[in-house]
Amino acid sequence: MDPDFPFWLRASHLINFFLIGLLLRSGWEILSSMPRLWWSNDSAPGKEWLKFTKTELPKEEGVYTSLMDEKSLSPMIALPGRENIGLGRHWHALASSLWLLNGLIYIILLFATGLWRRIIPTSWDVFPEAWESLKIYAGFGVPSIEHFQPYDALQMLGYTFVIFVLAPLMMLTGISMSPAVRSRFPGYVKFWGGHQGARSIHFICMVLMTGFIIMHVGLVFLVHPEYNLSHMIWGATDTARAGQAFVIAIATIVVVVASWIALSYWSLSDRVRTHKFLVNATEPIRRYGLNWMKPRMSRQNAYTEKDISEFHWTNGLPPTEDESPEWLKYRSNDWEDWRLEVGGDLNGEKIELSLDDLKALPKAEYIAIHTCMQGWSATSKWTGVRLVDVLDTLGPRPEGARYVMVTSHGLAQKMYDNRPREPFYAVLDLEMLNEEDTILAYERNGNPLEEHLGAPLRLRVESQHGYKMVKWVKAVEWIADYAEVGDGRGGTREDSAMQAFNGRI
Ligand SMILES: Nc1nc2c(c(=O)[nH]1)N[C@H]1C(S)=C(S)[C@@H](COP(=O)(O)O)O[C@H]1N2
Ligand SMILES: [Mo]
Repeated sequence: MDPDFPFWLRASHLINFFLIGLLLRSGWEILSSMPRLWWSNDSAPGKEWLKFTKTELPKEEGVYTSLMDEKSLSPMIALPGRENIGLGRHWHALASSLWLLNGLIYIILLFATGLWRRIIPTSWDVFPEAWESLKIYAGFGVPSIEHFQPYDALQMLGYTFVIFVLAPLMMLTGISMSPAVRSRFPGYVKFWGGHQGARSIHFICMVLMTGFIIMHVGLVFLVHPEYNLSHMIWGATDTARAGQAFVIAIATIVVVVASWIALSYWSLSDRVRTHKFLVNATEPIRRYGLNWMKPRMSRQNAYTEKDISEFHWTNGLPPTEDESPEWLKYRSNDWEDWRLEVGGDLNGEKIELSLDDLKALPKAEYIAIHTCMQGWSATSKWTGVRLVDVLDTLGPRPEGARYVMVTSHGLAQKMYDNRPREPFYAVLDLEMLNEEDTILAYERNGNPLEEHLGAPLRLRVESQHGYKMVKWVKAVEWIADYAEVGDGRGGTREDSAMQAFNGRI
């Protein structure tokens, strides 16, 4: 009897093929922003187990930034290519949720229709049979068509592994790289060997998945193609029309590949528009998937002094004489004259707090993993004062104040449209402000904050990646709406098409 390849099966394969292309290509974009892989959580120079760059990392901290480590990939290869990790991450998030949806529908229908029996082995005989097939393939032979009903044992094992092991593993390691997940379920991230373990496993799964796709598509064309192609296109064995099926299959592949590349060029043609489109499209993922996760204080037990990293990456070098003479002046007498400006237009008046004033406020301290969305991580003990306590020194929250803006003496590392670099800033909403460990830190690992890490004061928001954590803080102020500041998207990195406001992916 003819095997049955219902429409849903063929459609879900086509959608899967399209989405996996988006996932691989945007994944490569993300990897190219830091083309190194580690198993150790300090991402220390020299400890990489794999790298795709010839650049040797300096062992000294604070001389080399992760931005300098970015590699540019062609839009032919990556989505979107040309050092656009922000857009790449958004594409990755969008494609992975659509992929999950498509996969769930596929699995439900697989079980509902009983077709699962064709691909999930139910007898141990599958192993010796697969071995026989493997021997034939290894000799560049082709098992006879009788082996296929419609799949042979090797295919059954391959499909089962991909659907029930590889794909879930990719999803599970993928989400564990979100700061929202880490701050809420630290033990879960530890389970994967920390941030770098999850990142490395995710990469290895990607390689296996790519290998599977190449084999799978290749074998369709090499092993009894007249059956496979007519199954794919007509849904049934119809070897008489195999030639037509071949043409349609090739044409479809060409169209899909062209659409992958077209999406890259479309993304790059107007990055701000693309960013807005992707931020809107991924909003449900943030709202329902991640933003309900709040850091838990119980997390504190997850990391101890012995987890503290030897090495800490830097993104953004300290202000120079041209950029901020005042910061250098404050530094020259050990921050004696440095003041944090607290207040702003909504308050009418500003107050100024010295480091000693800040240290007199209730102390907040915790050990946590710090990640940059480019991929590095480091664990440190951070000591400071809750941002909300600092704002409380001004009195009650002013009428209409819905956000807090934190500005810096330092500049943004780079502006997306290559205009002159502007002072770095980030905006927090009330929820983020009120998280227990949203702090202004003045110490790290028990010592005054290092210059390259933001001396004398930096922001730390546990539920976010590093880009939100303004270094060399100058002022904190209440604002009514972030639409009124910068480009109106809630921070320098958001303005640079790097992130959505409150992006926790
Ligand atoms: N003023 C300022 N703050 C900044 C940046 C910057 O360029 N300028 N980079 C941000 C980014 S992208 C990251 S990942 C973290 C890095 O923190 P670290 O350099 O202390 O490791 O700082 C954030 N704060
Ligand atoms: Mo970053």
